Amino acid sequence: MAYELYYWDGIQGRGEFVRLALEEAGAEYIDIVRLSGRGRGTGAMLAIMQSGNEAYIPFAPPFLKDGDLIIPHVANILLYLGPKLGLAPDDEGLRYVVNGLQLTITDFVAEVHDTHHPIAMSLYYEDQKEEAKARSASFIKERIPKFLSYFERVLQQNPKGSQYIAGNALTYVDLSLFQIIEGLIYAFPKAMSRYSSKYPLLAALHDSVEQRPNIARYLKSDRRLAFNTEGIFRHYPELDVEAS
Ligand SMILES: N[C@@H](CCC(=O)N[C@@H](CS)C(=O)NCC(=O)O)C(=O)O
Repeated sequence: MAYELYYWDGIQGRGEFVRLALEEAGAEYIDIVRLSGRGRGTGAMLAIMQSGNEAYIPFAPPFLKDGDLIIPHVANILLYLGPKLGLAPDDEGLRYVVNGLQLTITDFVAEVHDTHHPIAMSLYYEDQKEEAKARSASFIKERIPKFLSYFERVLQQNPKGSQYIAGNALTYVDLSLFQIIEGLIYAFPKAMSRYSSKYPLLAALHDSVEQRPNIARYLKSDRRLAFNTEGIFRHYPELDVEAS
């Protein structure tokens, strides 16, 4: 039976980390909201989240439905899918290392979100522009370097070689790191302009993921939405400055 992915329509958002894994593996899945049309699909998603009868309803999308099982949270979905899709290490201990890396990505994504919504999710960006500017400045100066240096170091110190973040084969974390780099380049092109010389291993990982046949096909397809200013990664020129 095909996996069902539930996520907001019209944006890559957090759903994209799951899509990349499903696409790389060539898994059968239905992007429910997108394929059913905005009104109907979103209605079906909200019906699950607001159900008064269903046990273990998710708090927020993305969530994955596999038969009767509903799994929320990107890192949790990938922990579940990884072994089934051949995108997790065989070694049990290393699976938790990979999960830890993915949870670090979850933390980073929350910080990316806060660059344009530092005060409240319920307010428009336009209502928190000044705060967003201050938040983005520190994000560019301190947080991008801290997170990217960390991932660069993990790549460098991988005992199995620096081609992948963990072990000697591709995992879902490699795909997520590709998405992180893509998103940052879209949102902060000035800040990221010299990223490949600062983080050469991450840059090489990004390029190798981009060239994988299933990923390359997906990126060219209409299933891959363009980044826009409704998603997690948003490009507001006024928030982007050169990195020091
Ligand atoms: N930790 C969750 C975060 C989920 C999340 O924040 N989803 C957003 C969309 S990207 C949402 O709809 N949030 C609603 C809310 O927090 O009220 C994950 O990684 O999946």
